[in-house]
Amino acid sequence: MGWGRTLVLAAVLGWWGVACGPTLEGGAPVEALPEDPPPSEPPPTCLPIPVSCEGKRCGLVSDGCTSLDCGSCGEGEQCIGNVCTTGTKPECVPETCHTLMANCGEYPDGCGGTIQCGTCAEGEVCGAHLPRWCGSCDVSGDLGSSLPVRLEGTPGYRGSTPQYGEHLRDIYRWTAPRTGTYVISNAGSGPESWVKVGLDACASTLAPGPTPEHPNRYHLEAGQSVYVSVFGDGRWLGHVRSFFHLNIVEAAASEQGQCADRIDNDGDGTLDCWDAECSATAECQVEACADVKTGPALPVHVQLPKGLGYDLFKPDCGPQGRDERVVLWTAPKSGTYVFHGSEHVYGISLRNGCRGEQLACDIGYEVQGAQSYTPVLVRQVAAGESVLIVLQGSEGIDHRPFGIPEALLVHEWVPSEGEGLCEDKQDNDGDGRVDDRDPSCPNYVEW
Ligand SMILES: [Ca+2]
Ligand SMILES: [Ca+2]
Ligand SMILES: [Ca+2]
Ligand SMILES: [Ca+2]
Repeated sequence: MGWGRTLVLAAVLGWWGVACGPTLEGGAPVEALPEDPPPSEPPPTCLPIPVSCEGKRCGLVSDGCTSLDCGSCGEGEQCIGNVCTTGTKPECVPETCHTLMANCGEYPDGCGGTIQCGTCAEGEVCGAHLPRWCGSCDVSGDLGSSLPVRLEGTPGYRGSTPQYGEHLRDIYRWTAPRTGTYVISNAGSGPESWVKVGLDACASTLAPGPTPEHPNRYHLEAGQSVYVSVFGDGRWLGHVRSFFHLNIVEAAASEQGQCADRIDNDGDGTLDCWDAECSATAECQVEACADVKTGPALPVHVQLPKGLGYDLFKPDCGPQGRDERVVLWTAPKSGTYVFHGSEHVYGISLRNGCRGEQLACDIGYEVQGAQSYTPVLVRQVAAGESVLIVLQGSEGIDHRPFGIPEALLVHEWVPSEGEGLCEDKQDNDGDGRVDDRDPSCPNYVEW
């Protein structure tokens, strides 16, 4: 399918979605805090953004709070735009607060001067959400001392209408019930999702514990509170809205034996079959990563689970970062089979195991119109062979950020839908056109 269609549909679907906010497993809403108790220490007035001198030869680089000196130029050279140049000095155009998209902080203007973009109101911090922009570190919800925490959702928009590329942040407080080592992780979350665990709401002081080997482990005292910031990217027209899974558990020594719970139990940054301690186990051949197991059924018309999926397989056709539903199916006999979803399918791919190779992949949109196309795969499968079918949702009318396909269909391939197979909701010939959208059907409707 063409990208033009993708973008048109993304524009259409983009307006249907709404951020739906987080839920704890079991559907209980997170308790909102009517008032955040006063922090024990005054909040920082500025949060630096990560900067370095990499790719820069000279001049100052600002992290939004202070400036980093990247050196000076040789005799007869000028530093312009962090590059040393000789000869005629080109006209230098200084940066402005507008070009930097800043409403707070002090920055080099790129031409040797500095610009002052203002200070934040009381209670606000420069860089709380967006770099160089005033914001407040309000706590979104209190998770108490519950264990385990399994929270999923989309980070909330702050302030104005969401815009393309807007950064989002939710802040959750959680209190350690006893002294110990805990895993706080967003493993399996969607694209552009990341967490920061701090001892204050702005996370200006990071919680202790993480190492390169165990980046999700934290050592906490009984009664100690941490503030987990869940960041995301609120791209509005794009179809890659962030979603997250936040887990807090007591750290295990190993992932072994816990390969199917969608939790990074040992805090090493990988979960389940994606952790080396699980990947070679028999469970991770196909069983551990399937949401639904159909057995040797034919035809298959299986409803898929609701809620947010995980972004683990990352099929390699089209943009990555969709929530996924995974079905394990075993062919009852050798044959040529058609695989497709219903409703708002974005992509479908086949795999021969949780960590196995991708066998085939297709993307598309369920668009009403002349180019109506349902992503579909046609493949020969031997009797007794098991395949994992990964379906990816698109933003749809169920108002989830990544509306899921309702069902997966697997059936035997025939050369043409023709008469008699045009009302069964199956793409019998595997051409991406279902029933009255297939030109081979007498009830074909040209939209
Ligand atoms: Ca792990
Ligand atoms: Ca696990
Ligand atoms: Ca049909
Ligand atoms: Ca067809």
